[in-house]
Amino acid sequence: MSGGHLVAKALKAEGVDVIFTLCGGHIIDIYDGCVDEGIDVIDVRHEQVAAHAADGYARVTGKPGCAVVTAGPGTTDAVTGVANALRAESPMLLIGGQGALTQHKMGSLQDLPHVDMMAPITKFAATVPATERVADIVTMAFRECYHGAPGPSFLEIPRDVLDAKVPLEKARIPKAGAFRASTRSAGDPADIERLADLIVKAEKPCVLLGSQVWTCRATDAAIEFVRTLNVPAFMNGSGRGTLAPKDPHHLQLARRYAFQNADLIIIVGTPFDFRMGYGKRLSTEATVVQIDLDYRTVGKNRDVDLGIVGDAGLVLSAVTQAASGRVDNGSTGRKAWLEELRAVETAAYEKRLPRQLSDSNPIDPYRLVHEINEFLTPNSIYIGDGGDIVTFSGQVVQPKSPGHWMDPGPLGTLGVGVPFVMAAKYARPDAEVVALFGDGAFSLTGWDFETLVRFNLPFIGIIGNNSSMNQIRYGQIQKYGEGRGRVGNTLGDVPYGEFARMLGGYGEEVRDPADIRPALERARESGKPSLINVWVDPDVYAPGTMNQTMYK
Ligand SMILES: Cc1ncc(C[n+]2csc(CCOP(=O)(O)OP(=O)(O)O)c2C)c(N)n1
Ligand SMILES: [Mg+2]
Repeated sequence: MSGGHLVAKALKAEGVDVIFTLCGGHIIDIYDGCVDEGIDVIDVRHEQVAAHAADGYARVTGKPGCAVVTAGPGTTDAVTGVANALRAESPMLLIGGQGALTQHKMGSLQDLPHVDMMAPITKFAATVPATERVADIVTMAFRECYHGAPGPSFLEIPRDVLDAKVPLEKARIPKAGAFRASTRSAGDPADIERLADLIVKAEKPCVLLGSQVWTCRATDAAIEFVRTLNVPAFMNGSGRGTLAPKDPHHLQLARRYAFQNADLIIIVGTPFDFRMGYGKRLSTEATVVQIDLDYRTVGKNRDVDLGIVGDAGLVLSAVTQAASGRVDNGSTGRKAWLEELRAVETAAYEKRLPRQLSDSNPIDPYRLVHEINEFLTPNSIYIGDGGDIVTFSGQVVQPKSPGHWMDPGPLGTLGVGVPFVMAAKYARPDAEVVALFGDGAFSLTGWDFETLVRFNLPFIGIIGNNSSMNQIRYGQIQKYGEGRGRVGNTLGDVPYGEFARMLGGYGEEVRDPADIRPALERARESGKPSLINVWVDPDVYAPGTMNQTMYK
């Protein structure tokens, strides 16, 4: 059996049913193996897309994603996708081609030190040295994706190693379900008791449910936790949608107030990174508890009163159970606190509502994201890819179901949108996929709209088109003044609706706010990959842009 067929056998054993790829002579034997194993091959137009799609596939399915790219430029093109998966804690395997071992360092076509390049942005990066080791090392790479918080692995397979054949009995072919164990840990039992004590006594607790709540598929445990103990919850990243929008414990706009006024703040599965002001946004008076899969994240950038390393679901369930065993779990005493937060939330919502309903022309971005929020159903997976326009949507769009929110994560990578659509619609053909793009973001990976057409992966795409890289433009205006604010940030007036139609999809241009909803409905009806190109006001900027670290 050849190396490419051994790769496919190992992917199959891991449960991977698709690879995302862009072809090259170094890797074609893997395709041939995929044919034998019944693994789908989705071929894209840029390797960045393949890598982001593998990341997206992992997020949606809970299985590791796999991208296969050729040596040299194929692998360098995929670097951004791997880096994004690292910061987003997404388990994926990138397989890169490599020149033949027999020509090692002789200057073969597309030869580069891939492993050295990938080492700092993966959990594991290695060369496969011999054909009989191919399947073995692929499973090793998958195993490594799951230590601590999940993340990417990289393998390069030299061309002669991939193409050579070995007798089957010489190769180790790991059996499905027999080459790796669950890494889920329930935390230190003594600390679970301590946290139960803290919650029972807290008058003003709150919890932030981060991305790992989805990674750990801890939705049910989180819901039981907040309801049983009556703890108001905020969500971020992939944790959005854990609670449905109208849930009494679901809060969003009162977060700053809660973090300033709570007596107990429980951070679940999200780091104290820039999104959290490195932990400085939490009241210094509050008791702070952090739960995370990765020991390196707990207590990083900010002291915590209690840290628990473990799986969000197992830890929250254990705490709920421990607190429920107390004479009084304190939940009724927290009614006033919930009402206080709800009042802050409602006031903030009402203050902004007129903007969301604005009829102004050019279209106010708030109106666009409001229409999208109203348009989403519990079956809609929402993807955001852009600058300011996505900042607006982060404040207004609320996914209706768990796992139905996808953003790049803390690498802030523009261009994830089309590949995430590809992964989500492939993995969940039953779900509706809705994606909002900035015009700048879309143009990074937009050619792969054609791949969505080719593989019949319909979705509803919306471009918030301000003919600019507006988030950056705003910063430039603030820093250098209006007169010097139009440098390096101006895009053409591109009719993306036409672009969609040219590639075989559905497309429309929208200039009037009243036309947004009907256009979205028509895109839904079309059953095609679609782009509704909404011309938004380029002179309206998202609040919060100024708070970004880069302008400070
Ligand atoms: C790959 C990548 N390149 C550059 C940036 C820096 N950046 C952040 S926001 C932004 C503007 C994006 O423009 P657009 O998608 O049109 O959204 P807008 O701000 O105009 O709404 C840029 C260039 C980035 N985050 N990622
Ligand atoms: Mg823009």
